[in-house]
Amino acid sequence: MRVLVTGGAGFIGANFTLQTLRDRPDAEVTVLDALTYAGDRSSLEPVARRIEFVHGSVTDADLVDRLVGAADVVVHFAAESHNDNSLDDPSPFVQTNLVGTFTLLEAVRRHGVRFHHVSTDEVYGELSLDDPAKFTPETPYDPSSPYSATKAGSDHLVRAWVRSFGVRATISNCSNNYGPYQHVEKFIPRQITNLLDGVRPRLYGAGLNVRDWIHVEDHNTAVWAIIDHGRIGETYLIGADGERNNLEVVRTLLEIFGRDADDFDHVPDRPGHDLRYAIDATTLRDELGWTPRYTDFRAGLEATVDWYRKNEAWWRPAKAAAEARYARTGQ
Ligand code: NAD
Ligand code: TDX
Repeated sequence: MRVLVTGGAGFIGANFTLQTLRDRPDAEVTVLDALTYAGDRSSLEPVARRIEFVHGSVTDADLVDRLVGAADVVVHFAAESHNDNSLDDPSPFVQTNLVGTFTLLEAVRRHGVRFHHVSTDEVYGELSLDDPAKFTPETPYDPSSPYSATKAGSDHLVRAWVRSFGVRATISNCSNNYGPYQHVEKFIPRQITNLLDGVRPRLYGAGLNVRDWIHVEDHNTAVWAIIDHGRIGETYLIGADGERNNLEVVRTLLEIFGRDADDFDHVPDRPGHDLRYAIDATTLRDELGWTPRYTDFRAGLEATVDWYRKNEAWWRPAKAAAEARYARTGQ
């Protein structure tokens, strides 16, 4: 199977590529990545000789047409992915997340190629803290940030291309990922690398916002289950019942590092900060028989801390720039 992975030098796409080469001997992988600040070719170094790497943008229609024409399936991870950046400058989010997805859809339409669109639970907006309800495929779209609005728009484009043009596509909306190769701007790697540097973790607001954590490998096994057995036109929610508030996550990290439970700082909150995300993944589990492997969050975090400890050469070059961006908002 010839697999075109967009955004394969980013966090989830790189893990997807490494896992695919490990687990699927029949797969030939081409990665298309623009190598923005969030893309790092060295994440693909372990498989560099076994893949084709193309440096380019999903908004480049000619390039996309050529690559899609040579693929059996496109797995679309490429995106601007960070909420805080989207508050600072939404414009690349509109370009990559909306125009890029449109460009890919037109190409898969022309070539009749199977398409899987990787999206987020943030398209559904926020849940309240005192209600056990979770997101389901029936939850109305209600995105809060420029990031989640562009991801919501890209989901709608995919749905319309399925219905209007018969494109063979599936969509997945996943909860918050953690694991190796995640950019140091994101919550968990930011705090881990702060702690490695002897800097106190930084919690937005009171730290009571809840995220539903899933290990990146579990996200990717779910993506493959959908590509292999998912129904065309269907949306699958991916989550592993990992709800924790941010304060709990920071406290667990402090414990892993043998630091005092109150050894962190509160910093200004994110404007429009969604309170809680939580996924009901019943369809994925019942229909496709998927189950997560990383069910012990603390053990998954310990392994992630270990990875960042051993791979300082990977994250160090991005750390100062990420912190300089946060310094501008006092976060
Ligand atoms: P990331 O920011 O780590 O990686 C994004 C990658 O896309 C980078 O390699 C970047 O260079 C590349 N890219 C950006 N613009 C591009 C363009 N115009 N053309 C080609 N490549 C481009 O993001 P991530 O966390 O790995 O997220 C991957 C996907 O998964 C995104 O679509 C995101 O919305 C979705 N998602 C992420 C999470 C999460 O917790 N991180 C959860 C659910 C869904
Ligand atoms: O320093 C921090 N302190 C803090 O308290 C940072 C960077 C974040 N936070 C909070 C904000 C969120 O409540 O931690 C939580 C997680 O923050 P992020 O890592 O920025 O993730 P989030 O905004 O929840 O979005 C993530 O999950 C859904 C990904 O970045 C998205 O790409 C994905 O769609």
